[in-house]
Amino acid sequence: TLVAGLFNPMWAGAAQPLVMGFSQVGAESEWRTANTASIKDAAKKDGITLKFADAQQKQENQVKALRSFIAQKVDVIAFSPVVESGWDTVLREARAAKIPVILTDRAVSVSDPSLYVTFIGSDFVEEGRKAGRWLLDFAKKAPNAELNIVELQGTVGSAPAIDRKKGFEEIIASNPKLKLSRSQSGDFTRAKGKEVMEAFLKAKDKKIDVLYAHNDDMAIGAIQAIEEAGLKPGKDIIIISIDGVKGAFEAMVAGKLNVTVECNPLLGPQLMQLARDVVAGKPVARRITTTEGVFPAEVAAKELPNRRY
Ligand code: GZL
Repeated sequence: TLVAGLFNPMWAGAAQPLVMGFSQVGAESEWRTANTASIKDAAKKDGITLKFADAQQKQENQVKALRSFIAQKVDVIAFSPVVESGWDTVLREARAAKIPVILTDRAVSVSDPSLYVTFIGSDFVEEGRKAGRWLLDFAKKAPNAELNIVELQGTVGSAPAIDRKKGFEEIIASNPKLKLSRSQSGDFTRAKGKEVMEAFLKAKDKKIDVLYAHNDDMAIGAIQAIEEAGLKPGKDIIIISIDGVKGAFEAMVAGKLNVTVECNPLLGPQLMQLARDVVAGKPVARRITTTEGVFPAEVAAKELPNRRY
């Protein structure tokens, strides 16, 4: 055993691969699929052992996953919290186990911000503002028209749903002709987005001029509902959405979507580097935001070949 021990890689100075526990929201949208692929690819390329858990958009599954990572004594925990609240207890357990936690994609609201080391993800309020600014410009072309807006919100209680609503309303408040008449959650999925849009259309109280969807998947579901109602998406009803997934570019090329605000899911490489720095005890920024653009239909055909997700 002594001889064998001498050849233990630990002794030979070979570092054990870093072990990351990652709890993912689910597989609800094209965005999420691209985000998962980026994380798995980056871990493989970086030689990081990834323990990956899909929570099917249920918080209790994420809490279970985090507890399992703690029990397995992983080196670092990273997760995308499905909703903002309800994380204090399990994050305290991670701290007690001296396992650093990195937030990716979505934020949490906790009593003690030191419960996580850093948060890498988009600025969702700014994404909502960008959607609002596009609509302000659009409304300038039809100055006198009052525009009746309906909104498909993301998952109730999630950071993107709360913040995208906040940013959009902050901007459109400057034009009293823009009226948000109905708003309901489509849970970021195509199926639910279609179902809620059908309900909006059936309400028949006021003609719908604009749909603001918190992600492309719900917008794509709504497009189906609009067509089934005999209306032209992108023309009879102007559609603004967020993510910038391939499906959105294809809908814009087909003239069925008017603009998508980019939300970059390709966080994998940055996350792996962050994890190494955190485990090595290096100082890291508390907040890392991703740079993102706005893609109106006019540029969709040119941009589509360049899209990486
Ligand atoms: C945003 C991310 C959201 C996407 C949706 O960073 O949390 O969740 O906008 C996804 O497509 O479901």
